[in-house]
Amino acid sequence: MSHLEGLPAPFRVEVLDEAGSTNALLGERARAGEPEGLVLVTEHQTAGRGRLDRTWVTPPRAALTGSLLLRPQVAAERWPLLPLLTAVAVTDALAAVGGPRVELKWPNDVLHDGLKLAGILLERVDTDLGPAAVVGIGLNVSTTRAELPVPNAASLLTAGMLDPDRTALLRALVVAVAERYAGWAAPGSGPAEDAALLEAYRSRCDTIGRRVRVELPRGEPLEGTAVGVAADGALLVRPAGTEEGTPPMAVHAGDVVHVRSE
Ligand code: BT5
Repeated sequence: MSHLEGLPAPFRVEVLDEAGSTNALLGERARAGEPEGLVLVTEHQTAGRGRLDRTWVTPPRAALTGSLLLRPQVAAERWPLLPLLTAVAVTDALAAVGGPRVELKWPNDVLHDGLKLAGILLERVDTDLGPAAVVGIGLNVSTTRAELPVPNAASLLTAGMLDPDRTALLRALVVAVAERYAGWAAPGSGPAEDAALLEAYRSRCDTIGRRVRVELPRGEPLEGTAVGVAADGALLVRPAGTEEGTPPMAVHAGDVVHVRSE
C-alpha cells in the first residue's frame, strides 16, 4: 500500500508496516492532541479488536485495516449515527471501485451474500480537545477462503473480485467517509441531515423486514421481526408472538442474527 496524496482536507494517511490495533494507536494519538482527519492503516494488524472484547483477525497484506480520527462538532445525541454513516460510506467506496454487491446488517456489518466482508468498530475517546471518534474499519480484501478466520466471512476475492487493489480501496474509503461526514456534520446540521443519512442507510440495510434474534447486553435474547430503523439509529423489533401493529421495541445496542424463515 502506498501513501496517498490529494485526499480531501483534512484527511491524511499514515501507513504502518505492523501495528497491534490501529484503533488503540489512533486513540492514543487523539488523546495526545492529534487534529481531525488522521487515517492510520497497517499492512499487518496483530491485535485487531472487535466489539465487546472480540478480536478481528487478518493475515498480513490481505486486508484493509485502519482507523480514521473524527472530532464531530455535533450534539451528543447524534453520535450513535456515526457507525451507520461509516457503514454507508463503506458501501459507497465498494461501489466506487466496482466491488461486489453488499448489504448491511444492523448496526454496521457489511455482508456479501450473508457473509461478513467488513466490520466497523467505533470508539469514543475523551480528549483535552473534546470527545473524538475513532472509526475503525476492517475489510477483507485478498484473503482466500482458507485464510478467513471464521466460516461466515467473505473477502473481495471470495466475492469474485479477482485483483482488488488495496490502495485504490483505501482512497475510495477515505473519500467516501469524508463526503458522508461533510454532509452530515456540517455546521448547523441536524434532523434534515440525519434523515438523509438514515434514508441511505435503510435502503442498504438487509436487517429490515427479517426475522431476527438479538443478543442484548443484558437479559434474554429478543426474538422477533425487524420492522425498521428509528431516527436515532435504533433497530425497531416487533417481538415474536405479538400482533402486527404492536409498538416495536427499540434496540440501541446488541448483536443481531438474521434468522432464516422456514
Ligand atoms: C467488528 O467487531 O466487526 C469490528 C471489527 C473492526 C476491525 C477494525 S480493523 C482496524 C481497526 N483496529 C482495530 O483494532 N479494530 C478495527 P464484531 O462485530 O465484534 O465482530 C468480531 C467477530 O467477527 C469475531 O468474534 C469473529 O467471529 C469475526 N471475525 C474476526 N475476524 C474476522 C474477519 N477478518 N472477517 C470476518 N469476520 C471476522
